[in-house]
Amino acid sequence: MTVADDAGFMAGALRLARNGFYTTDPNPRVGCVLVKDGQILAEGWHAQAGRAHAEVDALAKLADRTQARGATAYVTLEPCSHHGRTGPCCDALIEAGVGRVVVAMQDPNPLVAGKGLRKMRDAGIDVSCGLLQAEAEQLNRGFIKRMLTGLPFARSKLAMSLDGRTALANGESRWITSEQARRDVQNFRAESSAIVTGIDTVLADDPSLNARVDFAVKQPVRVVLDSNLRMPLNAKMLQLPGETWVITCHDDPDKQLRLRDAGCRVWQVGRRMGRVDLSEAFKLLAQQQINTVWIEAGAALNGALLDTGLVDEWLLYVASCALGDQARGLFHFSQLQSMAAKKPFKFNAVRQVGPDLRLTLSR
Ligand code: AOF
Ligand code: ZN
Repeated sequence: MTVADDAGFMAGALRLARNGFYTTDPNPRVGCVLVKDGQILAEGWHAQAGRAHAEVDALAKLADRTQARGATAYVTLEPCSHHGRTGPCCDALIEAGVGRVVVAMQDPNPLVAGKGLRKMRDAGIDVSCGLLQAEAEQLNRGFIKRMLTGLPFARSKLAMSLDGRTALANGESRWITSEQARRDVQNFRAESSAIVTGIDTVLADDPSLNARVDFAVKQPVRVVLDSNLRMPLNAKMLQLPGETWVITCHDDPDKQLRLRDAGCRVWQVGRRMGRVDLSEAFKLLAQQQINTVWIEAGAALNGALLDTGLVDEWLLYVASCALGDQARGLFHFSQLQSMAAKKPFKFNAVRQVGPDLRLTLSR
């Protein structure tokens, strides 16, 4: 087997992992290809938490289990070594008699973290790790960040006119960007574990905050950051299927109870500068197995998030229209006294979406 063959089969395993892109949450997306004598014997992937892991899925698809003897398994994530919702994949590969295992990246889950690789090596399997690692990491940015840091991978979506405005002075903001840009947003919602917004957006727009796409998804949890518990009991999102969580710092047991009766989960975290402590809120989300957060909020929450370091990526849709300098801007923060205080971003990518542009930035 040449190095190019190995890379080709691993690329295939990465493609298989993408079959679970919208459904494995909170588990990682994983793919597996079983190969013998240069021929693919079986392909597997992880579809949903609680269901078979990629390796077990591939082994189950073999016409005959003995085919696995001496085969090579290409796996996009280190085979697990723990008893979770399913049994350890490294044991399944050892028992099947696989001769060689090529892995793209180590599992950052502390329950695994190298133990799967070691167990297979100890069993005499030829194990290597690191092939197409960057591509494998890209597939599971949220899972990896949560496992390594205890925080979710967070993206904030912003939409603005050419002159940097997000809404008219009267608050009207529907719609600045095109239908194509808004469809693009639905795909990002669909791949996220949670959609986060601020209470001001709920009060102004009564949004649904679900992923409206024509393929199967695990619907994200809706999260409202609501410092003073102003969440209306008749908010539209509470009538929709799926979960709504309210994160507050307001210790009002009666209102919390009424919200719970209306179907919300209510979490209380600390207060910081009069509002929900954002860092505590994000830690809480990670503890609740939220890998990726998609923020769709107004200038107040985005302004508050700017300097926290909690947002990994800013996705900025730019429409080719002007709204004038009476309209509202992207970020609210106190007036800067000098250019030295300006808040720098880095441009990472730019792409046209229909008639609009989508900029990807980080700080
Ligand atoms: C693998 N192959 O396809 C996946 C793995 O609760 P469980 O049993 O589903 O275990 C989830 C953990 O297993 C997850 O946090 C990650 O460490 C690993 N995921 N491992 O060998 C797979 N999805
Ligand atoms: Zn596993």
